[in-house]
Amino acid sequence: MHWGAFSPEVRDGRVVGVRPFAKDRDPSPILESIPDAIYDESRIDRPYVRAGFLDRGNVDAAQARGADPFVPVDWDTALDLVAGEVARVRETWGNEAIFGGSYGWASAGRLHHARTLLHRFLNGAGGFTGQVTNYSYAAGMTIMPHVVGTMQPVSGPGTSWQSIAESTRLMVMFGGVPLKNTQVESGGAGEHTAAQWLGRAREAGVRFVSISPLRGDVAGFLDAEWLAPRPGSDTAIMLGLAHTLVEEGLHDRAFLARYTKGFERFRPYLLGETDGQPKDADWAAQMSGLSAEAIRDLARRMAANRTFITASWSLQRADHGEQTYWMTVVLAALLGQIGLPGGGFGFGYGAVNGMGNPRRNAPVPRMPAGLKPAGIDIPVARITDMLLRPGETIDFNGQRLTYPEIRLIYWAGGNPFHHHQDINRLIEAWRRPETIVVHEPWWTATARHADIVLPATTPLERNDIAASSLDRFVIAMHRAIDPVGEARDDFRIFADLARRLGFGDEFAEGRDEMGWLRHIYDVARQQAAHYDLEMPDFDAFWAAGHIEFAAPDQPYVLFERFRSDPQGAPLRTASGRIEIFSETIDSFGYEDCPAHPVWRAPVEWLGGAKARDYPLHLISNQPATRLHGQMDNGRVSRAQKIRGREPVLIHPQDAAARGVEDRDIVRVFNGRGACLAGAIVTDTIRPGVVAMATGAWYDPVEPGGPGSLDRHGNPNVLTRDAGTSRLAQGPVSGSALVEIERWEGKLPEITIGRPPAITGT
Ligand SMILES: Nc1nc2c(c(=O)[nH]1)N[C@H]1C(S)=C(S)[C@@H](COP(=O)(O)OP(=O)(O)OC[C@H]3O[C@@H](n4cnc5c(=O)[nH]c(N)nc54)[C@H](O)[C@@H]3O)O[C@H]1N2
Ligand SMILES: Nc1nc2c(c(=O)[nH]1)N[C@H]1C(S)=C(S)[C@@H](COP(=O)(O)OP(=O)(O)OC[C@H]3O[C@@H](n4cnc5c(=O)[nH]c(N)nc54)[C@H](O)[C@@H]3O)O[C@H]1N2
Ligand SMILES: [Mo]
Repeated sequence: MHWGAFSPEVRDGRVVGVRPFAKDRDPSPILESIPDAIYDESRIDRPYVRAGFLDRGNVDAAQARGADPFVPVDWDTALDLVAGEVARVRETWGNEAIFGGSYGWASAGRLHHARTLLHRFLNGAGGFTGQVTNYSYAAGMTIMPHVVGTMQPVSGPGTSWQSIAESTRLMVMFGGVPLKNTQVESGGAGEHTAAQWLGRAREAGVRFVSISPLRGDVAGFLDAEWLAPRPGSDTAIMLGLAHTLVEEGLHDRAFLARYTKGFERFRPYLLGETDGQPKDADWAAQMSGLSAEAIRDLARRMAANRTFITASWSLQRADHGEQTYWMTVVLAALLGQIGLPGGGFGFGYGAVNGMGNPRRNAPVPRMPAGLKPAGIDIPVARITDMLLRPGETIDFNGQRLTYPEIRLIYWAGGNPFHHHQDINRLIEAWRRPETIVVHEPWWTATARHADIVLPATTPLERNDIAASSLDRFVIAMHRAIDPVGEARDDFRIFADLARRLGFGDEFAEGRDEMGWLRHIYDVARQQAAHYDLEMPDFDAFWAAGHIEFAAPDQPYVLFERFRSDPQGAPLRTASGRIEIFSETIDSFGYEDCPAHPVWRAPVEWLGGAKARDYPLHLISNQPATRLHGQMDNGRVSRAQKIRGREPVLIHPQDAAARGVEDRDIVRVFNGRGACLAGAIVTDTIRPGVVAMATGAWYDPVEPGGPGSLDRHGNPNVLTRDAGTSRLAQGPVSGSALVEIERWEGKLPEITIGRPPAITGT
């Protein structure tokens, strides 16, 4: 699983418990939820079709999505229906009218990765409209290639923990390094190492500064200093730090001259010569709510020590998120330690287990999705916008895209009713297409808003291989139980559909499940030779249950080669150097992402006018007790709810002002939506800020409209649906204001844990 390897305990054909992988010294408690989820009432037992869809054909009645009951059908009926719809839409409207972006984490197995399989299927069917970038770090991965020629500082591998423990003296962490997130690694983690490495760094004398509105974003055992700024003000703090360095002559001029380009174009902005506003520590203090002295003092300490700067992925999931990452690089460049052991910068430490995890380059077995013959790709988080505004254009990283008109949505392995911002706007958009097909193991809100629902197996019901490009282990996932109900593997579903549409051989290439596992393993094994690694043959791997690549002996330092030989190993930027000023970005002419890093106030934040109406800044961070919406139906997630509702952290001052007491049920609301939550009154959060993790399954009293109430606590009824800027068009879930009041009414029952209404055939 994405949250770690384990062996199931099976009794009489049922999973009754899990034993964490023996080599994992710090396994994730989320594993304990697995047996609950497999047999949960919310498992989809067989294929279903929405009643209105069956009755009235596929042109009208889309309004009833999410409200209509479902009709059970047999597999052949369901598969004929889906194949017929794909064929009809492709013939009538063209492949571009099929939306198969299907963003989502699905499960850790690389063969039964639902999204990859869907892409393989739709590629075979002639193409589709897809999604590029991701919800995790769209802004970061788009801006970094302009600045340092690669997105590696965002996606990894970054400077290893080994290098940090050995050489860093001061670690400055914007957004902290929350261990709750290091439970997870996309594709799975053989061993959880982040906590261990932080402990070693602490023992080695590294000092930690966590800059985050939440104290809990850093482990208590680090004795970190805690600076709690206003959310969304990090770019301003970094500018204030940079200003102090330059003002006091602490910046590394030799480094700037040799390794960077455009400092002289940025400097006048920093000093206020272009706009009359020096970005000094006093200004940064006003923006952030930190003290100017704290900012100056930190800048001096950063210059005096080997300093490693990290920024969490969350920081760029916000208005102008590109600027925060660009400014992180510029700040590190001013210190002149990029490419030195334990120095420089990196992103996503504390986002996933693998960031900083020492690992040799090694191949990862993967299912090939094939080539896409037709159809465009939209930036991932513009989905609602695309559905609502067909034919209109948007800017994206120097391109202009025209939104296609979508007639059919096909989703497998993701949950947009979990991950997308402003669910009420999504619901409006979701009513536009003629047909929506979803594969899911569980009755998530996405499954409930579909027309045709196909039940998918979970990992213990099939054979697979788990592997991640940031982890040292490759894990054999042995089938442990029979499929629950009539669930089928996504692979089998797509193979059957491809056969119906006349390309069954191209899809399956004559291989079954074990044939494919052997094949993708063998391809990886051949690649291993290029990395000077050896992998045992498939049968030996499958019998042993895992392989482990030895950890490297040398610490890894990002940009070490560039540092030692900037001419011989230039960056892949336009200038070959770190770009403090980018001619390329300048040429795009985007006011919201100009040629060097700038401060642009978020549309919603505590420093702006909108805070008069909604005076609390909502942080909707990743949940400690589940993976997004996955395992929300397990015991670990359930145990932390308050009368079944998602907790919301609120400062005692803010609670008192609203007559809210600890564990009260509250209504969290703004102009976009409202949900219920359970208050946790705590001084571990900055006043004016409230925090509610993502992942409580959306459970509306009635779906759609800002007046609609989600009973369960999904923060995406409150978040904003906008792009970070015209450069990346990334999601901005981090920039949202809300108000909170005590819930005085009768507590509505939560219904999302049970299947939806089902009628007879
Ligand atoms: N407000 C707010 N919103 C956010 C974020 C935030 O910080 N704040 N974070 C964003 C980020 S970074 C991300 S990555 C997204 C995550 O969003 P998602 O990845 O969409 O969330 P998951 O709940 O992991 O959805 C995966 C779905 O796949 C299903 N699934 C699992 N295994 C299988 C399988 O074998 N077959 C099929 N067919 N389905 C399967 C699961 O049941 C689950 O419903 O959320 C984003 N949304
Ligand atoms: N247990 C668990 N782990 C996960 C996931 C999960 O669902 N569950 N999801 C995984 C995924 S898909 C991803 S992309 C990563 C995401 O990794 P991140 O994006 O780093 O995770 P978050 O928890 O959203 O944010 C980390 C912290 O940033 C702080 N923060 C938020 N806004 C601001 C701000 O404006 N300024 C400052 N200084 N700090 C701020 C918040 O207090 C928050 O707790 O996590 C991964 N790990
Ligand atoms: Mo993510």
